[in-house]
Amino acid sequence: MTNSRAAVMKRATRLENVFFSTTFDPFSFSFCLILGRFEKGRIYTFIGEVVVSMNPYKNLNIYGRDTIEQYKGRELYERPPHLFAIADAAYKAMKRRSKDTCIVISGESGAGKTEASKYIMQYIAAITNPSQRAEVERVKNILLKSNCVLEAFGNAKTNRNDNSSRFGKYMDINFDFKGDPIGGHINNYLLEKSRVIVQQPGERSFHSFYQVEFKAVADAMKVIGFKQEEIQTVYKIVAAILHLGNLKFSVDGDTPLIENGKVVSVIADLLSTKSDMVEKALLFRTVATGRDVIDKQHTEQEATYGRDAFAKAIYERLFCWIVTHINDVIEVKNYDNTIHGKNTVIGVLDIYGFEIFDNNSFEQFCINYCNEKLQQLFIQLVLKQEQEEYQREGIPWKHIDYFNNQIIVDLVEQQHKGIIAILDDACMNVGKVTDEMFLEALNNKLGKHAHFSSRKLCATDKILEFDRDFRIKHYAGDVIYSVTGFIDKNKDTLFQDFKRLMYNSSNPVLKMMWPEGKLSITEVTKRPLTAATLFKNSMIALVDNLASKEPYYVRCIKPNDKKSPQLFDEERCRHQVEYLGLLENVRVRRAGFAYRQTYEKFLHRYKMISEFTWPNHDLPSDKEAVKKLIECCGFQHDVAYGKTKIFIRTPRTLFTLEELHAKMLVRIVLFLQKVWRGT
Ligand code: AOV
Ligand code: MG
Repeated sequence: MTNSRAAVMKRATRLENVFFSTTFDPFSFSFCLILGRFEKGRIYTFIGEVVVSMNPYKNLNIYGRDTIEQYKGRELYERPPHLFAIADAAYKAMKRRSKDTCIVISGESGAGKTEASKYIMQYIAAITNPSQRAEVERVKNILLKSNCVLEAFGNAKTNRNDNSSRFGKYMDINFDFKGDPIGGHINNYLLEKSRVIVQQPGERSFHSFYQVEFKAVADAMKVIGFKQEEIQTVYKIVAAILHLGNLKFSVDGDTPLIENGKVVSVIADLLSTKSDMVEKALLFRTVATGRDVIDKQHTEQEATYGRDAFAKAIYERLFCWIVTHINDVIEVKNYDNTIHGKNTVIGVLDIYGFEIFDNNSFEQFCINYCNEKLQQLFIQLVLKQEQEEYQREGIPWKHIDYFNNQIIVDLVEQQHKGIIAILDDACMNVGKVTDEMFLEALNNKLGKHAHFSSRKLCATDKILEFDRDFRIKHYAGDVIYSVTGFIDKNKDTLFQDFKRLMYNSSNPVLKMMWPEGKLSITEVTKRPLTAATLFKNSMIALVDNLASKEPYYVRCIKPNDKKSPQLFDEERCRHQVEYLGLLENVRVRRAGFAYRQTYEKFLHRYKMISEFTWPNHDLPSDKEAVKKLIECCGFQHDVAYGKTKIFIRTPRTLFTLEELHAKMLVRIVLFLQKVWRGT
């Protein structure tokens, strides 16, 4: 064996060790694999192109420059499993094959998704722009700094995670033809704005409310390009929300009054508007009755609702404005760097993880639905399509069963029949609509659904304690939701008066955030889409977008519920391994093939290896030619022939083919040189 061949074989063996090591035995997978590796501080494991990550809950020295160098430009299995290997694979596919790729990070709340997304971005930043172009450096810097700002305004301490993402984030990074980042775009999904008003015991509001002197965030905002007056406006809005929380109403007869009028003037100052206008927006709403426009006095309940809706809305607007601002400064502008105005993209998805709290409401319903959608995508791309391809190609294949959560996705989103449709129907009703009416409609329409139950439907069920509870059997576990607040949160009504109040602010930044405040009451006719429908539409668009890209997966696991670096809670881990579909994932990978290619493309690359196929073959078909080539190399035991594609089981075979290909190239070049020189 030549030295180079020895090196290739060593590399291939190392690769196989990772890919097909005994630790991948699906039956002992959950503990032998994860526990064994976890205890040695090896928190990552591969299953094909999926990296499984176990939250270490302590800082590990595995993300430094030296580690980055080890993974840079390497093939996926050449190095021990790591996030960087997946990041590099996605980057290489994007750069070499001009493929748009995406990295989907999933796992329950606190499993390590956000940390993983940051390491992935750091890796991409570290391996790009070797020539230190200033514009690329600027973009990289903003992409990295944006995390700090978005976390300050969009993350909060929950009982599951001290730094829990309360919004979903999908970030596209655009690359030019050199493979350097030249821009990006962030999509944010449904911020849990109710947190501004209420938090569960032991939880906090968004970090930003505790950081008003916080230098790191202000510095990051400056780097991103926020002007001083914009940063000031941001903090004025945060302060105004805090003061709104202090506003108290009392009643004089039926009429609500503001108890602490001084607070109103503080709020008015902060929002650059007038006290009497703030007071009026809090106590009255303008309504159009026929041709007349009148000011209708709120009840105390309406005034309180209005105040809270206003606080939530200005915070949400602020958050969206921050995202828009970041997008503006990283938008791809310099199309000279791209080929014909085109560029390639790596998308990174870091979304709120599946969560179960003591009290689960509309927000958890949306978050858990989002996780169902992502699980469905994983099933489609990793478990279903792979097996369907074997069937389509006529490869002998014993079907590997898995739980398909499409039934739960349908339960939530199906047109006319799903929970969102039923909720929207309830919200459309004229007159007073209550949460109980919505629950009644759910009971009537979903009473027989295997994944839905409620107290009324199973009165004997002790877990469903309250009349207002309903339960969804999610892929990741049963969640009991309280129906309280569903109607209000779905309608998400904000009285027009507040919009006009903000539009008429003398602070231009604030005014810009509220363009629809320009409309007078008689001009506002259209009923806006409900919060759940908007979220559903954004989830469908997100999944379509992800499905159009070449996906790489990071599946995060949480070792325990105590945030402890020492504890490996077997039961919790087993459960996550099960519901994430990892066992099925391993089974499909083990029984499957590492590589597949159409006969035509395979031949195009490797035909020079065999005299029967080089320069052209005279066999009846490309398939026959590939068979001949494979037999010449002695690999017939490691392949299967499909209708249109060849399937190769182990990566070792592919490496050897690559080596033979490289050798032949050298021989051809030497031969051509000889011919050229005439020797
Ligand atoms: P999440 O994004 O998956 O939860 P995070 O990424 O915020 O979870 O991780 C939770 C905490 O676990 C972090 O704040 C760290 O303390 C720790 N952690 C996670 N990954 C690592 C790592 N690789 N090394 C060291 N510590 C880590 V949520 O946003 O709640 O779904 O909605
Ligand atoms: Mg997170």
